[in-house]
This record gives sequence, C-alpha cells and structure tokens, in this order.
Amino acid sequence: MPKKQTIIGPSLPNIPWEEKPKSCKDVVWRSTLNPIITRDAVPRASTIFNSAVIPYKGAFAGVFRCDSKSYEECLHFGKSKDGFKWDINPEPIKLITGDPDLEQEGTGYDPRVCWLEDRYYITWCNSYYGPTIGVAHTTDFKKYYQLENAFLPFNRNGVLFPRKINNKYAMLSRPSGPGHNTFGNIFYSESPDMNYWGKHRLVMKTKPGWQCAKIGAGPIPIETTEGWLLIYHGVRITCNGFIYCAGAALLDIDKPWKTLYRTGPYIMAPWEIYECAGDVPNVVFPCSTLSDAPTGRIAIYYGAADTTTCLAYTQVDTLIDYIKSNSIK
Ligand code: BMA
Repeated sequence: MPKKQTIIGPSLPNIPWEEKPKSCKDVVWRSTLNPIITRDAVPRASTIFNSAVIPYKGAFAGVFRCDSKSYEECLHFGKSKDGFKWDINPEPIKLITGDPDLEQEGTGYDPRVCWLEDRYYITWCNSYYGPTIGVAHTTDFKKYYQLENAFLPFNRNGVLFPRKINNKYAMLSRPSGPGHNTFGNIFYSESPDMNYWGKHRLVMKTKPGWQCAKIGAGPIPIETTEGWLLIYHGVRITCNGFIYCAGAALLDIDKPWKTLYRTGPYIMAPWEIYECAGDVPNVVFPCSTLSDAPTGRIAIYYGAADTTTCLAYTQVDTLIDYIKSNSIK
C-alpha cells in the first residue's frame, strides 16, 4: 500500500533502518542491534545514554551523554557513517563562553541537537546553581559557542523547534525543582534572539497512568502535515521508584502550545532487559530522531536504563494514525 507522505522535511536515504518484524503489533519496534552504544565506546565512561544525533555531511554526528567513572555528567562529540556504529571522542566537549560568569558550575546532561537556519544548536540540562537549560551553537562540531542559559533554574528538557515560529525561536522545556522531582509539565517559550526567552505557555500537563508524575519533551519536534510530531517521556511513580515511558503528541503548527492529540497509552515502555536493568532501572528516554520525508521512516535514539544508547523505529503515518485514534483530552 502506498504510504501517506506526511513529514515536511528533507530526505535521508541513508537513515538507519530495520523493517518491522511481522510478529510486532506495536507502533514502535526496537533495533535487533540494541544496545547500539555501551560504555566500552569511551574509556572514561561508566554509562552512555540520553544522547542526540543528527545528519552531518552525508553521515551522522551526535552529542552524547557520557557519565564518567566518577559520575561526572559530560557531553562528548561522536560521529558515525551508518548511525549504528559510533566513534565517540574520549574527551568531553569544551564550550567557548564569552562571559566568565557563564562558565559551567558543574556538568551537563541529556543533550538535544537541532539544525536551525545555518548552524547546529545544542541544548542540555546545564548546571548553574541548579539544573537549567544550557544553549550552545556550532557549525563544525569542533568549536562550540555557549549562549546564555535559556531559563532560571530549575528547568530540564529544553528542546528547540527546528525553525522559527511566528518569526521567533521556539523552545519546549519543563520547569522543575532541584532534585528528583515528582512533578513537571511541558511549557513553550519564544525568543527573538536566542538570548531572551519569554511568552511562556503551557503545552501539556501530566495525565493519569504512565505520565502521571511528570512529562518532558524528547526529540526535536518533527514538522508534519498534521502538526508538530512530538515524542515525549512520561514518568509514573511506583512502590519501587520511577518508571520512564514514551508517548507521542501532535501540536498545532502555528501555535505549538495547543496540543491537538496525545496518546493515552505509551508508545514505548521499559520491556527489554537493557531497559529494565542498569544504573537506573525501567527507563526509556528518547532524545533524538532521524527522519526520511519521502518514506516516512523515523529512527528514534533513546537512553535505556540510564546506561546505554538504543535505537527504535516507527513510520510517520502509522504513528500519526495511532496518536489520533488513541488520543486523550
Ligand atoms: C532524569 C534525568 C534523566 C534520566 C532520568 C531517569 O532526572 O537524570 O537523564 O534518564 O532522570 O533516571
């Protein structure tokens, strides 16, 4: 059957891809090569997870969360020819800051990478008297220029939109607290210059079930004919701690703070052993996607159990149908 072509964006013929197994009834299926990145990729790393990849010069580049063997959270650059096998720099990224007051108080984690206009922007959970959203840009993944933190502490999961909306830069984030919070909703903010962020709007609140405690934006939203496709994580509190699942939503193209549809059921939950066992058990945490507009293929990179980096797949039209037919208010 011909597919409805709904991604608005470039083609990526070399997208990493494995066909859906015939036995799989789910909207998302996992790579048979998972986990694709383990701690062995970097000598100083204890874990490599919650990382962001992007097409780069006919191949792929990424910014990886590598927690060290002394548990410093660090960002490392990596490159790959095929999106499966990654060559990650052994040393962390060094940021160039124009202002000594901005220098990181601590470390950084959970990066996202966004191609926007003429450069790559990296957002991450930065440590500046508590977690907040760090922003830097690069054109070559060699020199990274740090901008102002987007928000006051405490905030996490800052995710840029890949183009200006209503002539403003746009970002999703989750205002939060200093520790392992049991609350958090997704907000939208805009900026004329990537420096001053404001006009904050609520996008989505927690809902009962897998997304009852807190929710946060995952990969950079994908523009589609049906709205912005947002994959996000949701957290449930159990007698044994947090469980991190993933869901999906469609946001209005011109007013992305308006949620059109969001899934009642999750699209991914910690099922496989590598998602259930690790430094933090029971976590799937998507941070980036690659997509190919002509075929509607989407590859999802996610952190598993705060230990390894994994890959899963979906097809845009099937996912959009799933979101619409399983939507909750
Ligand atoms: C959050 C962040 C994520 C992590 C998650 C589950 O607070 O630290 O990086 O995946 O907890 O441990």
